[in-house]
Amino acid sequence: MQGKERMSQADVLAESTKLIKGMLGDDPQQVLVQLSAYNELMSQYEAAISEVRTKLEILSKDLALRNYRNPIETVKSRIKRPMSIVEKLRRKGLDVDMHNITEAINDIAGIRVICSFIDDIYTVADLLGMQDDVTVIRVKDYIKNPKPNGYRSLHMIVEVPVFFTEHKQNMRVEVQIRTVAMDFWASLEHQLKYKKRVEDAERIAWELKECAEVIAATDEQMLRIKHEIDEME
Ligand code: 0O2
Repeated sequence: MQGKERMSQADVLAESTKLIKGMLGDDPQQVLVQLSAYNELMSQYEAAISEVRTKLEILSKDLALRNYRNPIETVKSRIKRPMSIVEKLRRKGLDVDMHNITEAINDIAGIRVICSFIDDIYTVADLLGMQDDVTVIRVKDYIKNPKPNGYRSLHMIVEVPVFFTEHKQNMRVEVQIRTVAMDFWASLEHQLKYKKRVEDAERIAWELKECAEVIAATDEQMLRIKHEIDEME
């Protein structure tokens, strides 16, 4: 999700046209029809992002009011880039078509919630998941079970109903919830993925893994200190 928010509308249109041409060849009529279907689908995912962002903003304000502190530092969102969609479908060995885009990819709409402390992550996840119109499809807890490279974050795939002019559609959104420190780490580590020179990659990956452990220990320590401060007169 990192750094993709900066893509211009023109870049997105160029990438989507390339994706649709790859699906259909060069027949301009077909390309236009599919491009408009693709754009409509993406605007539906934008609407789903707005729904979930609004829920998070309401939760954030309410929690701040009750706890005298805002557990949510930042909320970022993005629509997955067309080329990332293609790469993911290819990785899964699936054809690039509209059906697979909607059925096989859960993170076309992505929201990232940055919290101050580890327990805030689970509070936000629980409060979002228990809402009547939110269906939790899947949770991956990379905090309790970090990835081998050190990646930590709580991932939730949720489904929310979105009301359009003529129909209601249940839309999936991936919500990644992590601390400021976990986010700082993931942003730097993500950059490594796009580097072509591999000579130093192993050493850097090892150093990053070490940093991930330090960051996890610091997150734990900060939480413990916060609890001690909360209990003071
Ligand atoms: P993007 O758009 O660049 O963020 P799934 O099909 O959902 O079962 P997936 O997508 O691998 O399989 O699920 P997972 O593990 O929940 O990871 C999805 C997203 O989490 C990634 O999106 C990243 O944003 C983030 N992520 C997962 N692992 C790592 C990691 O090791 N390092 C960093 N920095 N981020 C990670 P994408 O697909 O990379 O695309």
